[in-house]
Order: sequence, then C-alpha cells, then structure tokens
Amino acid sequence: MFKFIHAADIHIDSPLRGLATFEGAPVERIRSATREAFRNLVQLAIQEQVAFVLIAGDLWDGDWPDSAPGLFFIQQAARLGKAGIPIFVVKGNHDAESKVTSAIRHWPENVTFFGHKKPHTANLDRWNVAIHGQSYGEPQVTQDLSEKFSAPVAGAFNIGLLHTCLEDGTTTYAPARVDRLAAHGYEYWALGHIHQRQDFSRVGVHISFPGNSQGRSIRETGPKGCSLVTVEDDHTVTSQFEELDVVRWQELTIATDDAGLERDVREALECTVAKCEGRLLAVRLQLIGNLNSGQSLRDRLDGVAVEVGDVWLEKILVTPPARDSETSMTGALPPLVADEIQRIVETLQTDDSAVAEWMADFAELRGRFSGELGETEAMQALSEKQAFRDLLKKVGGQLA
Ligand SMILES: [Mn+2]
Repeated sequence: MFKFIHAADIHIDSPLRGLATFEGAPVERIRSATREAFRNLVQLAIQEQVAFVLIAGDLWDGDWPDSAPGLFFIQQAARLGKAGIPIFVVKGNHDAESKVTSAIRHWPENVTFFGHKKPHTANLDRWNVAIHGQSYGEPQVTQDLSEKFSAPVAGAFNIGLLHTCLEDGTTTYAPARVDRLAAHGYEYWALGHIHQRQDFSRVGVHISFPGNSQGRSIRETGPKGCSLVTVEDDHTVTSQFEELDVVRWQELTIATDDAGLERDVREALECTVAKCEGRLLAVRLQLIGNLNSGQSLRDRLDGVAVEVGDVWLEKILVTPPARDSETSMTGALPPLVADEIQRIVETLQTDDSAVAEWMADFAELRGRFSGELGETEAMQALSEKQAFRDLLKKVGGQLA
C-alpha cells in the first residue's frame, strides 16, 4: 500500500481579486494565500508520509516578476526532499515553457519537470509505479496530448499526468476524451486545468480533477484543496479530498427585511465563519427582501462584517422577494407584464381551442409528476375546463 497527493492549479502568486483593497484586510495573508495553500500541501504530504506528489499543471500563475516564485517552490520542494518525497510536475497553459522565463537551471534532486516536446515516463521502482506526463511548451495546445502517451508498463501502477479541458472532444483547446483515457490502460489519470473538483472514474480506472488548491475569486467558491490517494496492493484506489485553502469564497443567500437586516446577516456570517476554521472568508451576499441597495446598505453590513471578524463582503446583491402568495401579487408586477397576463386570462375565458391547448400541456405535466403533486384543489382545477377558468378569473382579479 502507498499514498500519493494529486494536486493541480496551485497558481503560485495569483492575486486574489479585490481582497487586498478592503478595509482592515490582513493584506499579507491574502497576498500569500496561494503560497500558504502550497505550504499546507507540503505539510500534508510529510504528515501522511506519501510516496510522491503530483502537480498536474499551472503550478505557477504566469511569468515571474523576479525569481521569488521559483525560489519559493525550491524551498517547499526541499522540505519534501528532506522527507524523502519526490514531486512530479507538468506545466500547463499558465506556466508553459514559453511563458515562464527564468534563470534558475537547477532544481532540487527530488523534483521532476516533464519536458514539453514529447511525453516521458518516470519509473518509481520502489513503489512499482510508472508516471507518464508531458508539459505545455506553449499556452495554446490544440491536440490531445494523451494520445501519444506510452503504453502502460505491465504490472506497474500507471499514472497519466495531464493538463486538459477534457470536454470529450467538444473543444479544440487542450482536448481529451474520457473514453480514450479509460481505454489507455493506465490505473489513474491525474488531471489538471479545471478548477472545480470533478470525478470521471470508470471501472478499474480513476480519472479526476482535484480542483485548484486556493480559490481566487467569487467564481471559485467553497473548500479548495487536493486529493489524497491511497493505492492498495491490488491497485484498488481510494481518493479523499483534503482542504488546503486559507481564504475561502462563499455565496450566502439570506431572506431578510430592513428591520432584521443586521441580525439576519450577522447570524448567517457567524455560522459560516464558524465552519471555516480560522480561514478568512470572502462572501457575496444575496439578500432577498424589500431593501434599498446602495452605499448605506453597504455601510451597515460592513459594520456587521467587521464586528464578526475574518469576513470580507465581496459584493452585496438585493433581490425583491418572490410573489409566492396571492396576497403579495397585488400591484407589484410591472404594468406591461400585468397587462399581458390579463390579456391571456381574458382570451382563455372565451377561446375554447386556446384553453384546450393549455390544458393538454397541464395534462402532460400532471402525468410526469403525478405521484408528487397528488390530488390538490389546484390540480383538479387544471383537469376541468370550468374550474380552470374560475382559477384564472381569480388570478386576473388579483392583478386588476
Ligand atoms: Mn490551466
């Protein structure tokens, strides 16, 4: 039995959007978030005594302003080296050979960067593992690189390290197909590039994206980390998600009103912060209620956020409440919409063929959801012409 870490899209030194400018921001913590997540990865590898670490592309976010991102990696790789853990890296579109210019020529002995001209295979005799991979030479990759990966090494546990969109051939950018990967004969495909954690495993072959290690904007919400993979002697694979992120992005939807605003938001924030175990939380608030959006709302809620602590409100959006009861419908619809509904209601009162069309649609829906909808009054109204017209009259009356 052995364990390994499968990570991807570390994006070392990628900026976290907007966070650094917020009042009271722990600037250092935010600026170094992608590095901290990688430190956590190294810590996890040492703690779990993994056999090796895999990085499936985009270790770096882009070209380096100076050698600092490279030195940081050397420092962390050396920590792994002292623990006897090798690290295998393919470069992706963000850190393609052509993109990262560096004077650094020497890397710690435990580091393997796969070349970009053709696929290579690294054999780890101690674990009977063969790792196949190829880096990006240029950010623009239009072929399925995996097609040229070597045949599996017989008897070994074979891993393919691939930066790809996957997409089953529906994309011309960095494509690959699950079917082909599954048929290639490897036991594990360590994918990278898609920042959302995703699993495409088939019987006998594990195929997955671990997601990125640190969310960088509100489009990357929830826990972020890596896969800690256990391989049994019979090559049975189990994969477990491990959190590595130090700043977490989250969307919160809260139904509230002007009087309860601070209380409701505070409760939701406190609850979410408690689950974040000391991480900084970047929150987009979706408020549902009759509220005036604007600076005063922002000021009121920034006060709450600062008081709760460890929270930054990325954005506050306000949606008026849905009109879900008959009483709340009065007068609230825009005039054009109300007029249109009124017109339909009137047509259906007199036009037999129109009403028949509507009822046929309802009949189809009823058939599809029969078990769930039951025989409520409204359901019966939908199957009887006069009851249906009466119901519509009621709706029309509410709009008038
Ligand atoms: Mn990528």
